Order: sequence, then C-alpha cells, then structure tokens
Amino acid sequence: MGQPTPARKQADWWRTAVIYQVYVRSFADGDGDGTGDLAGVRAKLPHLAELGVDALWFSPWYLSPMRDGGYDVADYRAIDPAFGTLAEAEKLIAEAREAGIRTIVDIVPNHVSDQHPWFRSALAGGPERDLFHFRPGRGPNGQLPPNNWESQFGGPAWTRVPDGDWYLHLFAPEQPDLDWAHPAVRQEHEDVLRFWFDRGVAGVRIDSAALLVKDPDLPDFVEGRDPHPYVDRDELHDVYRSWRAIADAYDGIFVGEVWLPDTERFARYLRPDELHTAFNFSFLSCPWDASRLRTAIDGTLAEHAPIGAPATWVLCNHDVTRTVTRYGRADTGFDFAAKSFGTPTDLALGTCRARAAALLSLALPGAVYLYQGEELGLPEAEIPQGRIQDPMHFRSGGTDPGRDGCRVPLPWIAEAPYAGFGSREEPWLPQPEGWSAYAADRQAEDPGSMLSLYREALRVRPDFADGPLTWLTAPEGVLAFARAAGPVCVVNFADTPAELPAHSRLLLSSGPLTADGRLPQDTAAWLHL
Ligand code: TEU
Repeated sequence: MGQPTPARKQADWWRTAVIYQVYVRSFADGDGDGTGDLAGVRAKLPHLAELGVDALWFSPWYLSPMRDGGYDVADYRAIDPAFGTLAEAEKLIAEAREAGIRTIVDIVPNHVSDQHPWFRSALAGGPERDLFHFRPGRGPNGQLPPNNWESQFGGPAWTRVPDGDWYLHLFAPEQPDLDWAHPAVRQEHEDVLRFWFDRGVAGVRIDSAALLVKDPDLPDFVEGRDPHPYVDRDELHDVYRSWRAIADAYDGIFVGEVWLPDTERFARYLRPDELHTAFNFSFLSCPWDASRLRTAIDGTLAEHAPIGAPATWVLCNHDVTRTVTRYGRADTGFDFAAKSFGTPTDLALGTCRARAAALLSLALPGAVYLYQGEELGLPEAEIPQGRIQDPMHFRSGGTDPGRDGCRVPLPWIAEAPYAGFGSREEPWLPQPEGWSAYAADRQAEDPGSMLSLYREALRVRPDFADGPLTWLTAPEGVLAFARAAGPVCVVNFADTPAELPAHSRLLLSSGPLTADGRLPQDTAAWLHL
C-alpha cells in the first residue's frame, strides 16, 4: 500500500485536481444488503489513496426514495439509511482528508423529491404550494398541461394533482421543480450549502445548474426563440453570485453541471464571482478523432482563458455510456438521443482508445474527473429488461436503455461472491457474466491493466504541473503538445505507426510501442524531450 500524500495545501488545489466520482449505491457494499454504502467507501479509501486522486465527488447520498438514483432528495441534511448516517458521513469526510483526499457533495437545486416535506405540504394545500410551479391546465376542464414543455426523461413536464392543478417537473414526476423566484427557496439552499461546508466538505457539485430559473409566465417552448423559457436564464447568475460569497467564506469550490453548446454563454457561469469550474461536456461528447478533439480542446481553452477559470476534462459519468464501450462503436461521440439496445461494440478497440484518452485528458491543463470504474476499464453493461431501474428507460416507452448500464456495482475481488462488491444479498443491479475479470485485486497484480495505467499516470501527472499547452507539429492524424513544465503528450489516431519526437525519456505509454520505437494507432505516450 502506498503512503497517502497529504492534501495539497494551496487554495487553488481544484485548478489541477483529479476528482473521482463515487456513485455510492454501486461503489462498495459494506453491510452486505446489495446496496453500496458509506461503510463500503470507508473500507476502500486505501484503494482511492493508492490510485492518487485529490478529491471525491459523491453523487447524492441524502435521504431519498431513489426514484432517480438519489437525485430526488427528501432531506438534504440526512444521509439515506441505505447508505449510513450523518455521523458516518462526517467520519468519512475526516478519514478521506487524513488520506489526503477532499470531499465534494452534490446539490440538486432544480427540484426535490415528491416525498420532501415541502411538496407533501404543498399537496395537502399548504402555503408551500408557492415554492413549486402549480398552474391550472389548458383546454376544456383544464385537461391539458399548462404549456408544451417536455420532461428531460420524455413525456410532458407536467403532472396533474387531484384538485385539478398541474405541477412542473423537468425530470420525473417524482421530482417537482422548485420556484427559484421564491426567497424561501434561495434561503434554504444557502443554509444547505453552509450545513455541508460546516461538515468539512471542500466543494459542491451543482446538479442541472443551468435549469433552475424559469420564465415567470411559463410560456410555450418555441424552437429557436431567445431567451429559452428555462435553460440558461440570465437571472441564474445572481443566484450563483450569492452562493459564491458563501463558498468563499469556507474556501469551498463549485463545479456546475452546465450542458450548454454556446461557449460564450457557458463561460458566463465561470466569471470570477460565480462558479469555479463546470463540467466540459463538449470534450465528453466529442468523437475519437484527432482534428475534432483538437478543436474541442482549443475551444475549451479559448473559452476559459479570458475569465481565468481552469478547464475540466471529463470522459464519463453516471449518466453517459462508459468510455471503453463508446470508443468501441461506429459512433464514438455521445448523444442521449442516439442510445439504443444492441449496438455492436468492439471492446478491445474501445479499451485501447480509452487508455490513450486517459493519457490525453490527464496531460491537458486543468482538472480531470474520473467516474468510478473508469480506472478498471469497465464496459457499459446491457441490463436485462426486467431489472432496469432508470426512469429514463421507462419514460422513453422502453426504447432507451437508460443509464443503469454505467451504474453496475463495481468488481473488487475476483474470487469473492458478487466480485467482492458485497456479500449476502445480490447487488441491486446485476453484474454481467465475466465481471470478475475486471476486479481491482486482479488488475493490481497486472502491470498491463487499466488500473496499473491509471495509477502510474496519476503518479507521473504532477510533472505536467499547471501552465499553458503548446501544439507541436505532427503528421496528419497525430496530436502532439508540450506543457510549460516540459513534458510532451503524443496521441496517434492514424492507422500507420507514428515517429515520436526526439526525446530523452519515455515517461509512460498507453500501450506497447512498435519494435522500432514508433507509436501505434490509438496509442498515447508521455515524453521528456
Ligand atoms: O442530469 C441532468 C441532465 O441534464 C442530464 O445529464 C440528464 O441525464 C439528461 O439530460 C437526460 O436527458 C442530472 C444528473 O446528473 C442526473 O443523473 C439526474 O437524473 C438529473 O440531473 C436530474 O436530477
């Protein structure tokens, strides 16, 4: 076991951090009931310290009926009993910190669970109704929803309650949207931020960060009309300015989930008095192609430079198709709308590319997000129809496989039941045949494994330090860049092996070089010139 490194003291640790996303339900099951929990995470802290990550981002761990995997929160100040207790979360935050790892929690301000006390009172006719978007319907007897908005999960964004009114939910009906024009909604979230900063967390991930504020008239959505009635409204920036003042008092940081194609609008969230960082979904969605990736990288750096915010590099999370699968398909980009069952996949090819992509993203200037299991090279699983739980699947009428395929419980010990995820009960989502071949214990013994590559890459990565990137001239289909601190990253996408630039040392490569020292297709190398 490697010695844990002390947490970087600098206030700007987040500018270059490697942040590991924990989806608690599927990480490790400490009590054997089939669901991952905080005891499981605590037991695996040595794995995370050995991997060398700087921080953990926990997907929601609060009290929740789990109608959307915890993104339906019933109480922000309580841990779901399936995961543990608040005292245990505090212990985990402290233990991680001792191992040099900071904690980021996930706040879901757009909506709450329909079991949240506010919504229950609202349904009972209480004044809490004003905290949500309740409206009479249109058409005879108000039978039609108040407007034409669609849920992000498919179907109308409105559900009717027994008294005849409708309420808005941009996601599942069990996730009613809050009305951010109401001061009590703002007040409550500011208190929740303080609650978690007081418990020692270093940062907060903001769910669906560009969706909170709605046009008060709730007009129909009309394609191409500006401003959008609920995406990226100008009023949002005022909310995030007040949040920033709270974070600053604790040296805390924010990372926003901001899916916006317009780079100028995206960058507004990262102004110095707003969010520190936001996920880079243009990089995640980009196909495995040299010139398109270079364009995505240049675009990202250009949009961040004027505001002085660091970029983030993301290949995967709990919502998208796992990297090794995506890169092994004919369409290597990511688009929610394009997901379907039975897509042909070449996992060997996808894995080779994912290894190269790991070295590419870890060499770029900024922070990197890893999603649990990415370090094990886990593929997307095809979940048998009867076992799927994700509302996206059901609301698509069963055509969309949903997001469970990237949420399968992790394999830890090849020879143990359920590949070491838990013990007594079967995991909440089935692990596919052959899952134990990916087990962490087996990979730790194999220098050619994905886990060994990630460990080595995170060990060497500080050599790249901070500072700008300079593109080097390279043949068609090859990306090569140098970082200010010295090291160079080369990735070959072309089908002929590429000559490496003259170098004094090969730091690391994602796969073997050819016998004459050239870089094969879909392979990356880190060099000192
Ligand atoms: O996702 C918000 C989001 O916009 C997408 O990632 C979403 O899955 C997609 O748009 C569906 O069309 C966040 C969380 O990451 C996701 O897991 C939650 O389901 C969602 O918010 C609701 O809280």
